[in-house]
Amino acid sequence: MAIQTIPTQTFAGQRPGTSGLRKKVTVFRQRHYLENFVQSLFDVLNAPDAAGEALHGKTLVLGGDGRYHNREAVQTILKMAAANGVQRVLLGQGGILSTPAVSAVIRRHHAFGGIVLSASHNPGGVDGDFGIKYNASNGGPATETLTEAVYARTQAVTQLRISDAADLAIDALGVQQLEHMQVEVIDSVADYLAVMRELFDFDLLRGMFARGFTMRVDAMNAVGGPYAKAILEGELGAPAGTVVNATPLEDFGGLHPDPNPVNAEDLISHMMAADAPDFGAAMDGDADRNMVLGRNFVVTPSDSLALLTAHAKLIPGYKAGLLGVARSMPTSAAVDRVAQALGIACFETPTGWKFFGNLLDAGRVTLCGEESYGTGSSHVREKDGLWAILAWLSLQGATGRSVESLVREHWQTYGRNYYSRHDYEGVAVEAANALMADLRGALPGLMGQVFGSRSVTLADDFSYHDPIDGSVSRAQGVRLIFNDGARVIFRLSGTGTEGATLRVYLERYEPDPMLQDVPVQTALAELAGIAEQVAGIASRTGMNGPSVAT
Ligand code: VG1
Ligand code: CO
Repeated sequence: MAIQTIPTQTFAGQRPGTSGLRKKVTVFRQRHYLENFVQSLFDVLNAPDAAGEALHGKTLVLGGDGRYHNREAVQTILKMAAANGVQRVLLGQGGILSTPAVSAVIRRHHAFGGIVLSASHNPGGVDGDFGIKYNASNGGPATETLTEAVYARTQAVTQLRISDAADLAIDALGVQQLEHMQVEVIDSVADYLAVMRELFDFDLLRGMFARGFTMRVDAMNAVGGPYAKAILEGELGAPAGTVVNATPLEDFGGLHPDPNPVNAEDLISHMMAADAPDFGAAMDGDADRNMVLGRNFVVTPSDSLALLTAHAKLIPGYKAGLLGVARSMPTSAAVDRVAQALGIACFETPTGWKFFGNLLDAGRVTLCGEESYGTGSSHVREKDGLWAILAWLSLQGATGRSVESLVREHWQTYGRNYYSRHDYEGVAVEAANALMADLRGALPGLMGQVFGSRSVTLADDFSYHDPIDGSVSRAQGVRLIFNDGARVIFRLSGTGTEGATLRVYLERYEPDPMLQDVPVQTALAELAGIAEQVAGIASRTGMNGPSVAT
């Protein structure tokens, strides 16, 4: 075997979005497309600024969610890593590692960083999406500074370095040699399980199942299956069959592994049935998202973050209390009220987990969450689906109460933040960009405007000033905030691969317990009307309503 230097040509559009580079499988399978991105990443990591260390001679973690093209990409990246001076790769068995598991492995093994192969909640299969993302030594998604540097390099790269060695056997545990690099195939679950054991009272959870607690976890044929099975059924004694769709499939069995009440309809119907289990949950393609449900009751992600914050001390890993909390800007302000009551800081960041990293590293926050079914803590630097499921299981075990009664009690204490996200998918890119540009232009005139019983007290385009490194991220979403605290937010998705997706986030606060049981879309209808009036969504998109409302 020998290291080859191969000439290449650049590709347009290799700029990572909200969470890595995501494209259609057909795009990724173009000759040298993946290679160019990986070479650009290695070039940047091997030429750090004066303060930084180089990847050369260090350990890299590698794994993905098992979707179509995962195994092929693993082989390519191994051969390129060997040719670019990596000393050791820790590879998940069969090329499998969930996103939170990559984060856990990087941290526990003090690796230089890791590569996650996933397009996360995007559909998989031959006609689906593929993705690649780099995580740094803290276990978290690369900062915008780094991803921009990689993007710049993709536009300049002229040659690839790759070993011509034969494919490695990636299904059996053990150490192999590839050029001067060691490849260690590791158990995909072990490190992650060790982290969960440190945080949760496994005896308490075991006792729940022993006493007949019932649960249904839908892994949606994605990477969360092996983790949920090993922990819930293996460690905690939940009956076999508690985790369904538990084998990762290359096309997710045709399911769309983006857990929300629309895509996880089978789980919803089980949870709404007369013989529903006590607790239900689902995860996304790479197992960093979670949806939690009680019997006949769906928990919104924003409420989930608020409740976990309020009850964190019931969980051993958080019994000393929380340093602070953070939520993405479009996430509802439900957690803000809890933070205020607890006397802890609450940070508001742009969409995307990468913005939580600095706050977590600096010890400013312990819990983080996003409205998009993402919740997590300082135990890793990614959102973590199974962690959230275990946390909710723990709340039920420690209080002896149902999901529904916990949430209703929360609303009584803190008030309810009615919340919904309306997605308009497959919009023509020009139309979506024009809608956003016109909204931005209209902002000054919107200040103070009256809509029905409300008036606009803030109309802006959200900018984030990172309190730790001083970096500024602009144009993160157009916000209309009203005098009663209600909010209407507009932004374009940064993870889609077809046309543009407009996301409209609606929120209003209801303190009166007598008025907390209105259907969500009814409770938010007036705000949806304002969004339409201000942005002209129907005429610009040609759509009379959202593709998905969650
Ligand atoms: C979406 C969500 C965002 C999340 C991101 C990655 O981004 O809104 O909250 O962090 O997906 O999640 P966007 O730009 O499409 O709105 V995952 O589980 O797909 O890595
Ligand atoms: Co995900």
